[in-house]
Amino acid sequence: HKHTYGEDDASPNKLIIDKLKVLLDHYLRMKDEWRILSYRKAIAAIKRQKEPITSYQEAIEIRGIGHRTAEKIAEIVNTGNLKRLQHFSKDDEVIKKFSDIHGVGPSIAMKWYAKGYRTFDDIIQNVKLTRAQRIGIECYDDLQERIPRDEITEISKRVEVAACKIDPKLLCITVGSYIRGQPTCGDIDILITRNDSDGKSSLDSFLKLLDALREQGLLTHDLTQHNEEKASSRYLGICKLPDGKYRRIDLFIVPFNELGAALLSFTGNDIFNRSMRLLARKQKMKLNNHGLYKNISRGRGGVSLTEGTLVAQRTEREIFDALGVPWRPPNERNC
Ligand code: DCP
Ligand code: MG
Ligand code: MN
Repeated sequence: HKHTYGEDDASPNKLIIDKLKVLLDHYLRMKDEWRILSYRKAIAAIKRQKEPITSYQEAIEIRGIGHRTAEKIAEIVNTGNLKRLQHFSKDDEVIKKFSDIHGVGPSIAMKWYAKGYRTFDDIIQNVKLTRAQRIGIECYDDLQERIPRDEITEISKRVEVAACKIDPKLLCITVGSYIRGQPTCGDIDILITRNDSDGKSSLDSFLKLLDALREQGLLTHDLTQHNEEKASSRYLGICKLPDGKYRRIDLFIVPFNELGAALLSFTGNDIFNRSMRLLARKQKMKLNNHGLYKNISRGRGGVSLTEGTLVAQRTEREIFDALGVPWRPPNERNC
């Protein structure tokens, strides 16, 4: 939904509109379709009024405003406040708190709220949580905090040292918001590759690295499962320095020849990525974290039907060049 700030400022009923908008926001979160419609109608009707509304009687006479809304308007003009809002903001706090758990989105949070759960204890006792959600609750307070750069530098160093001990050909690059120069980051993203001219599998080294990092206590919780049978190139977990807080860490293993495409993709930010991918698309190409491809034939809905021909993947610059965009350093990709 869109707010139309500018024009409301001029309304003689700005206070009423503002309060009703808080109600509308609440019902939008609750997905209460009927009330959403009713408040949208009411707000639109009030915006059309050129004179201040001063009583229940004046409110009820306006088309689109019913008995209940008129009562609320009367409360606002008489007391300057709406008692219901205090109650609602507490509900919203609970939903926000639930949806901030790792592995929980707004729709799950809302479902739990609707069942009457209000605390983490309620959830733990009544819901069959996924592994990731259990860890998310266990480390909740730490995971809400942003990570200072210096700490990421230190953690990255430890990962790099461990990697080099296992396989000197492993190369670690910390990407994400860190490489874009942000002073604090939401998580730690490390890209790992192996200059693999000798053809040895880098996945094997990756598994050894994970073991070594668990052993030294840097990795404390796995959010994804990794073993010999089911080794993915993407590890999500939690790490912690000896006296530090629990931090989210993502490790990505990428083939050396795809390093440029992977760097471009995992450096982000997501908005920059979207614009680069759109640019590729406009030139009938496709860009993903593996490379830039041409001769893509797209079916309905823009789904690509063929893999296409590889244009570039080894370095970022080759990809920028092929797209006809001047290269930009990561700190200029904070869109
Ligand atoms: N990425 C993306 N699209 C997504 C998620 C991620 O293109 N839906 C890419 C761009 C991101 C990078 O992966 O920059 C890393 O993802 P993060 O979610 O870790 O985001 P950032 O590191 O950019 O920010 P934060 O500080 O919140 O971790
Ligand atoms: Mg990140
Ligand atoms: Mn990440």
